[in-house]
Amino acid sequence: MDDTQIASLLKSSDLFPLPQSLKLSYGTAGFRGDASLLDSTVYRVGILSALRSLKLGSSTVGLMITASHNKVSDNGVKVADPSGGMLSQEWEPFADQIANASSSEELVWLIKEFVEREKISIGGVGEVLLGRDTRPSGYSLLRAAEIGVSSVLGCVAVDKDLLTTPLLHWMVRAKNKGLNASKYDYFENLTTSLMCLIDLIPVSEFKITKLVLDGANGVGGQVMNEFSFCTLDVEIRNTGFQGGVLNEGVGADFVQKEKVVPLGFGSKDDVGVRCASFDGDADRLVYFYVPSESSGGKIELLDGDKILSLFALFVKEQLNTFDDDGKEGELSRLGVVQTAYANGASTDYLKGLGLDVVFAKTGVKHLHEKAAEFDVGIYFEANGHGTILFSESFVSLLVGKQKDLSEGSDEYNAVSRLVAVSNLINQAVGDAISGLLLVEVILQHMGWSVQKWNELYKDLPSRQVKVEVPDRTAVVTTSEETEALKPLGIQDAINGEIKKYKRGRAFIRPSGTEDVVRVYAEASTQEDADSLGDSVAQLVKSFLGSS
Ligand code: 16G
Ligand code: ZN
Repeated sequence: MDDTQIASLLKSSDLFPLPQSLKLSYGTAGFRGDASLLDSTVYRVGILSALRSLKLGSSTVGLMITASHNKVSDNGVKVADPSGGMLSQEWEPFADQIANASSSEELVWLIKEFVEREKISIGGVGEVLLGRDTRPSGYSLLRAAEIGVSSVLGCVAVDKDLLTTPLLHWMVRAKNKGLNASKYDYFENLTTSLMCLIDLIPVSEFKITKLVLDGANGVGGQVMNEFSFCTLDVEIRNTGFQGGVLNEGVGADFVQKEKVVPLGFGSKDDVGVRCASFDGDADRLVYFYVPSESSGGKIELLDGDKILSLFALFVKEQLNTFDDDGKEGELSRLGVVQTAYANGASTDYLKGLGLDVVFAKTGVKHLHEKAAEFDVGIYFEANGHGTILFSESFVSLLVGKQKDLSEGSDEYNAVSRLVAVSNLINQAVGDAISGLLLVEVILQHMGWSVQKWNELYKDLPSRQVKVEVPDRTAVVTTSEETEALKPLGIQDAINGEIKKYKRGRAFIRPSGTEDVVRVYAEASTQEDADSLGDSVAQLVKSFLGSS
């Protein structure tokens, strides 16, 4: 690194001193915290993104400013790698180091050392696309990111302004594949593949019924609002245009955790109507409906597990149609990935379909990695993060098959549906908008109402508790987070509790986004799930002490 580069970094870094006592870790989804403390963090992640671009031969990298479903006064920042996926985990320690550097001098020293170790040639051309959600703090944080990127010589930041997180990931992926990568290209891509799937719906007279979307008062509702699907009837509420606070009493996280209607929903006209919720940056999707006028705001929730089950059923049906000799697995390998949070009833259902079900650690990057090992890998967290990944070789095989088969045959239609799904559903990361479109088209394909879809299986009652402890890192789990390895003895104690309940299951894990230990419990009745959850929480307190 030459003197000009060092001077450029020192000068810009002095604009963004690290607030005292700020200690950050890249975590499951980037850095998050109170927005007023994050200028220096976002500026430094700007530098990191520019270096990442240089390291990877001038490929385009993405930087998203969002704190997703967290409260509006928080914000956060994360990086999209050139593939459109999450930042390589190998760079996370460097992210942690620079985010916590206490002075400009230390920061520059860390960067210099890293640049030399990684053999990054400064002076090349680098490009970083910047996006932000609707948080008011996003605007000035984006300026900090811009300064960070351009303080690395030869690197430019391109301001993409308000975007959903998955849209930014999609743009990065498309750009690096040499494809058109604007928001309008994204819309066009969605529309074309959606139309293709609609044309392939077998029932001659399908009925379009209304979907009501809760936009969480965030960017997802606004982006949905921007493009119209003439073939779908979608009413969007909680766009944030008529007041309403981001994620406050609204959005996928609220709906999934509280199992009640979001604000603006629940009138008698809403009873039985198919509804969906996005989270604040539209990478989570859940569905729900109000079962009756007397439900007191309680909903029937169709979470990520149920979306996964619907997708798996549909994809499997298509695969079975053209795997002529019925030997599934010969041409394709369909796998599903869940986390320990997946409801036990969903896992039983998926296994009952004969599917390969594997488990990953919580956090999109872990599920994505496992799903990519299959030809068709479907992953979902119960909270609504997920997508379907198609391997490039499998898509080529499908396209080849499409050419060989006679148009209009069942096999041809099945293959064409899969090709269209691979174009519709975001291959970079879980995307509430493309996920919603796929759910809508599959329901029409099946001729199903939301109630019928809900009947695929009945969720086991569950309970989640969070426990504040002095040091959550004292909890160490197995790679799938189903068992605790530390503190020693706690797993035996948990097992002792589990044994007391029919269909009992419970686990603990340290949160990646909050300073707490999380407890999950399920059992055959709600009373039992609550009681199991409470007793495991008590165990956490007695082994770790409460703070
Ligand atoms: C983040 C993760 C999400 C995970 C959640 C767990 C991404 C994009 N988001 O929101 O996948 O479920 O963290 O939070 O990876 P926790 O560690 O606090 O329980
Ligand atoms: Zn999100």
